[in-house]
Amino acid sequence: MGQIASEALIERLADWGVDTVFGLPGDGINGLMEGLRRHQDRIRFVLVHHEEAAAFMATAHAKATGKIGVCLATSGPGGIHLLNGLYDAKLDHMPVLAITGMQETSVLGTGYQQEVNLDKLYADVAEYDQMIYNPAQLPSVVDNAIRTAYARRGVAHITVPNDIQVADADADPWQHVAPARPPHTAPVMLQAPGRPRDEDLQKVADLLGSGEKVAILAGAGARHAREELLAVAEKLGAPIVKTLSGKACVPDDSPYTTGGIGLLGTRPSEELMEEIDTLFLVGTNFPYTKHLPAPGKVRAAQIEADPARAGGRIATEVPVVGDAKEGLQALLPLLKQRGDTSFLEKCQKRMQTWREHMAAQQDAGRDPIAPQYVVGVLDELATDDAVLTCDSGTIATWAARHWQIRGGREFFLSGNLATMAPGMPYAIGIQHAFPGRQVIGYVGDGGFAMLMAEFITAIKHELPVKIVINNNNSLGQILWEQMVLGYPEHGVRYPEPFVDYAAVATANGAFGIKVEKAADVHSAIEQGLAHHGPALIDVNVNPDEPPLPGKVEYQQAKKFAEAFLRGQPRKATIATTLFRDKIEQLKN
Ligand SMILES: Cc1ncc(C[n+]2csc(CCOP(=O)(O)OP(=O)(O)O)c2C)c(N)n1
Ligand SMILES: [Mg+2]
Repeated sequence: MGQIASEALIERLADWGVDTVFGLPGDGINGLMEGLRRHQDRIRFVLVHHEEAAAFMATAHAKATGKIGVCLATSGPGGIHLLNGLYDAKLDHMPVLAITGMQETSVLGTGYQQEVNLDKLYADVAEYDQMIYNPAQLPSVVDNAIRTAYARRGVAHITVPNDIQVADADADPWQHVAPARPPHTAPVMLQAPGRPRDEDLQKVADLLGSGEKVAILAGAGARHAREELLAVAEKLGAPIVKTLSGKACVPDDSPYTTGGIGLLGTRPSEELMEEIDTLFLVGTNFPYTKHLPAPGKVRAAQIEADPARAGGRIATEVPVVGDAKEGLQALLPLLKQRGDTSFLEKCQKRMQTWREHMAAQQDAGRDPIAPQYVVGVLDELATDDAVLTCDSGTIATWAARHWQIRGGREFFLSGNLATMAPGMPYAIGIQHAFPGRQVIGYVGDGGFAMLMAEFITAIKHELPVKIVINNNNSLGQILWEQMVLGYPEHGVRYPEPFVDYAAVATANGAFGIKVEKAADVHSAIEQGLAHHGPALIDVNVNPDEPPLPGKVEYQQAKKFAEAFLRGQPRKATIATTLFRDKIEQLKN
């Protein structure tokens, strides 16, 4: 049996080190599936239940391993389903390759069944977007696609018509009329050097040295630079504020961090941003500029990998281009040791109060169950190198504040797209890459329900992922957003009773447990984490627990009160929660 063109594509993926493809077959990719079947010794195919999840898994693979993630979908609807996950990759700058099927070349443009111009559809999401018209384009197009995804940190897309997929791998059916020959390329790529210019670094050192109250804002681009961040913070006597995507940069119990920033950040970080005169941004493109110092208030320097993004959020005197780790390493010897550490100490004192306040919210004695308590227990029982994946919603606030980075722990969520539902597919994608590691998906009931069938994927692949559902029977985040606008909530709560998601697990042979009482949380999470296979812990939490900002502004409180006056339902229970939190706060 001769080689088919799909094999040239699949083998080339393997040459690039790809060992896993996430996807779902269809009549538009039977040839590609045959290519995968013939080379299953080199690449495993992970069969999912929804293509969107396959794209999330590929994105998570890239986030957790640094290597390109690959997903595969059939022509038309399959390719359309991938899109949300691909935008997640694009917005969080992750190298992902999407491979899709296309109608056979003889019927293109005739309105044949499922004819969707996926190359046109993907024009906005993809950095590289190419249809295969001739097997002679392979494998070079694969090389170009993967190199582009890495270099531009984004999505590459290759779509392959059905007839080309099964054509002879060495077919080149048409006469060559130009002085062209298909390029013979190699599956190699080296990133550009990441060390910024010395003269630029000297300017950064001078600027940071001249500040009185200096802080560092570190993001996902500094996740690999923990040691260097801490060393720079020590030299500058500067606290490190972390974006949510950059949560794993430095441990949460480090004396040098004031934790997160923004709506789900900490009060000490908010206060610090109002007081500093100098800001050093490292590996971050933090989009919520309202939470950065007001224009003209600080002098800023930055280390950023992409010149197009450097200086894009705040007026930056020295927007240095380079890799965070290499840049900080080269900067360190240029920095002078700061003698006066009073600003850092002030921040540390505030953090002590904040930590006590957070610990008080992890109240084991509350029924309905406090969501903060659930994450608190998870945090206590998880291993020191556990990976936590999370959905968008109130869960992101609870995880930001109560999941503590320590040891080799990691934290991943959809940072910039902030889509619902990636938590569980992320966990599955990461567990495939790290079979021995504890991988926990901490998700909302809304997000879980969207891609619920992927729990079955975890069962079928015998993946020991642990899924913890913060089940508030509502789209909690939006409920509070509506109230903060001054409007009573509308259309954000699901009718009671709470859904029993644990039954999905137990009915299909996995570990599942429904938790309704605070007294049962600890043992349920303990059992779930100890279980050798997939486990689902579905916890009914208090739906009237607001994720308050670290520092409630007068305007926010006023709008909240307006929503109450305009007829916000469940006023009494919400007020009880608010009041109780206040009491806990006052206790400290
Ligand atoms: C695909 C998608 N649809 C809608 C939204 C808007 N949205 C953001 S958070 C949220 C609520 C999520 O509900 P759930 O997963 O139950 O989490 P909770 O906020 O209740 O903790 C919604 C609807 C979104 N971000 N993504
Ligand atoms: Mg919810």
